[in-house]
Amino acid sequence: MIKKKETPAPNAFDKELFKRSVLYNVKTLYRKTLEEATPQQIFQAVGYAIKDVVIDNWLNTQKEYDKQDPKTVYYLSMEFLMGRALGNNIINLQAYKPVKEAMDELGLDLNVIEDQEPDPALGNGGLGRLASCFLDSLSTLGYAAYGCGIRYRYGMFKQEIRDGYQVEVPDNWLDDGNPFELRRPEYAKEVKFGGYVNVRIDENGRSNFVQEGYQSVKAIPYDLPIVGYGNGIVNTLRIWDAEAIECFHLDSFDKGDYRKAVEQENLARNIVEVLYPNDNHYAGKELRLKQQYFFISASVQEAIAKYMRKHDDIKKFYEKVTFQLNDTHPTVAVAELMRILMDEYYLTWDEAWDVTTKTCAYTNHTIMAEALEKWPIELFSRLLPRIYQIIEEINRRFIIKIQEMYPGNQEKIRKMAIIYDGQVKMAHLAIAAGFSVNGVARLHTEILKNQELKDFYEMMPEKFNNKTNGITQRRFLLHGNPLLADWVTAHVGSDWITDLSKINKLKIYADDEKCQQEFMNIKYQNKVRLAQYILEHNGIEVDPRSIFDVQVKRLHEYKRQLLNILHVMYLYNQLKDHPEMEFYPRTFIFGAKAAAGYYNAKMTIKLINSVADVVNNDPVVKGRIKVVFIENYRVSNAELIFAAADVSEQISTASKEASGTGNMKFMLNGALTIGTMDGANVEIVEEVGEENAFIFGLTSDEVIHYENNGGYDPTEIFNNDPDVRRVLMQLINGTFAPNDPDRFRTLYNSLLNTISTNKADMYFILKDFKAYAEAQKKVEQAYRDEKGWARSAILNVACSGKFTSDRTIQEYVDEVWHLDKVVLPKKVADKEKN
Ligand code: OX2
Repeated sequence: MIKKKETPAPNAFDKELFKRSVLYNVKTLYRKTLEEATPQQIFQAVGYAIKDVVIDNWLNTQKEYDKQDPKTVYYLSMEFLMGRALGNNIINLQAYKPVKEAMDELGLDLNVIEDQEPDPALGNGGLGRLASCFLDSLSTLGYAAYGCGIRYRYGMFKQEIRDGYQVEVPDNWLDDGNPFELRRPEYAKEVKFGGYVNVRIDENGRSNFVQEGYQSVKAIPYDLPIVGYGNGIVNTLRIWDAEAIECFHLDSFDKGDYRKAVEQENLARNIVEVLYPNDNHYAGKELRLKQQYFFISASVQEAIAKYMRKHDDIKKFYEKVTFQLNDTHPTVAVAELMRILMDEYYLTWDEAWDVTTKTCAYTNHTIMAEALEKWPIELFSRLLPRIYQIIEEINRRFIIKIQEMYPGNQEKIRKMAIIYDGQVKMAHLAIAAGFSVNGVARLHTEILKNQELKDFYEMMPEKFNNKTNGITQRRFLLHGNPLLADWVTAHVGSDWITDLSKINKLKIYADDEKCQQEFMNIKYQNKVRLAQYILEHNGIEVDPRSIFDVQVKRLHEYKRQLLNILHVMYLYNQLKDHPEMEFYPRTFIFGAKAAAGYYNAKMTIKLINSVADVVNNDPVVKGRIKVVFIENYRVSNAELIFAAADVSEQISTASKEASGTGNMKFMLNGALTIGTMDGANVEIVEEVGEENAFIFGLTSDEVIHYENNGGYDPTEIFNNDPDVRRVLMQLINGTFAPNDPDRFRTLYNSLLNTISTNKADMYFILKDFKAYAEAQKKVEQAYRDEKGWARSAILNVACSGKFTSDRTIQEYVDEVWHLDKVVLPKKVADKEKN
């Protein structure tokens, strides 16, 4: 059959030009030849060459936006966990093959070059990674969007494991420069802090609120391109850096402003210095509030300025702009928008409120009480005096509304007021001012409506909606698992790359023995790749034929890494008691960063490593259990890990994990879930069927019921279950800490605290232990049936279609943002040709 000749795409990738560009960059950037350049220099040269290709599309997209004037979403987020850009950009330019060839021809290895890129870690975990997946989907689907965030000088710390303990090392990700970023000083904005509010009569006789005696910093934007997959669209992630407004020159000495000049310098230096390394936890630090207002004020100012360059009626701002608040962290946007509309555009309160409440929408990501942002009035009003005034007025009016609905009901006011008990409650502000409030998985949204935000839901049910999270298959399958990606494409075509529902066509191959073998073979090769990585980075040898059982995510008590490692201890005890028992070899792989000040989390890391030391070296075990803690878990090694996993550990205490997104990445890569009915696990099981997963443990209703009734008493389990008792005693008898038997006593106490029962085992680890052990037993049995396992794994891949961030974004667009789809003219011409 004669193959139809393909007409080259409009921006077909020119390999020869690209090679010349790389060589030219090495020369002009470093005055070197390719042979002389270091790997880092080669990465930079390749990065700049790719940026060159991207820039044309970027310019073109922005020009087209100017013409078509589509509605734009501003995704406001303290965190964007982008991961490496080089490979992803090449993938989305659909240029991976030619670039790889070009590198080969230059005697370079693209994998090695990609590995030189620091992993931009401007986020903690799921919340930040979700923001990055959303940007990828927005560009790929052709919607106008900005990500707005902070250009932290230091991102998430690098984790080193020394003597089994986590040590935090600063992550100087900008050390060698970032070839993809563009500094845009022409869009700099001033952001003011402190001082006091005065009423002044301006030249037109209007009385005006003005902030005086303040300190300020200059916000400078840096733009990063967000390349859509194969559609020529490039959106922008705009991250703000801070600079001093005025360097302190002699003038200041003379005016006696020396101190202020130094303070402003310090403010600028400190404000973007470092990402707070807390996941799902609010620390209440003044600098954090400064960071929030800093990037929000700059972003809102710029969004308004951009709008006013094309339009003249600020009252219709919401027709062209939506602000999506990624959790409560950016919620000062509500008051900042009100401030600018009233103080700078002279709208009345009601006019400004109308615009604001049609512009802002809020996503809730957690019900964990310790994550709720509540700022002391003293701090808030001192740092942001005008913003505080505005929030006070929003609160006053909101309380009137509550009273109208619930006359005489003080309880409602106590529970719902924005300012109460000396605190500003950011979630309440976001709900009162937002036109949309969404949770991130069906169960989570139901819990918001029926428990955590019940009063708000009853008062404003129309605002509440669910948007189940998703992930981008471009990074987590196409880039991260090329073998499986090619195999999927060979069976169902390549449409899945931009329409993941198409992956469902794989279903018919689940029972095909040849396909099962091919699938297991790919999984095996990915396990070999990960084993290699583990050997290089951890010095531990693992057997790729063993079951790879993986829990990678932030370390948090509610995620229950402790349950996992206690179960490993239990298995170890069984092998010790019955060395000849049947036991399918298993490698338990962990990866997790703990917040620097989170003691129990850090001790859990130490425990995992201590158990590893004992178990991995005990001759009785004969290598049948291996425990590996992968150092410095981050986006780049995550891609390798998901591709190699057999078992996906999603074992949070039911009701606590709002959604989870790692669960989806594992599923997409054909791992089977062992998990609780929590977050998006519920929907995963709904898609793939319970028979293709291992579900165990308390339901969220049961957990919530215990919680509402003072907890439960774990001592009963301790007293009656000898296996559990033995494992717990090993926490305090030196089995895993011979030199310091008390080392893990706090972990023991967290499970058994006999002083106050309602603080004992708050995460129901002992309560769920037996059920977990039984589910793990089933995992082992299932894995012994190789065909059955392969079938389930293929079905997991085939049923993962729902969990693409493309679907999530389309739902936000249809139900919340109402954006216009942008089509580039060249693509229109292409379509007409066909
Ligand atoms: C996380 C949630 O813990 C996780 O369940 C969810 O999948 C992710 O956000 C994305 O929605 N900080 N991190 C989260 O919530 C907060 C707050």
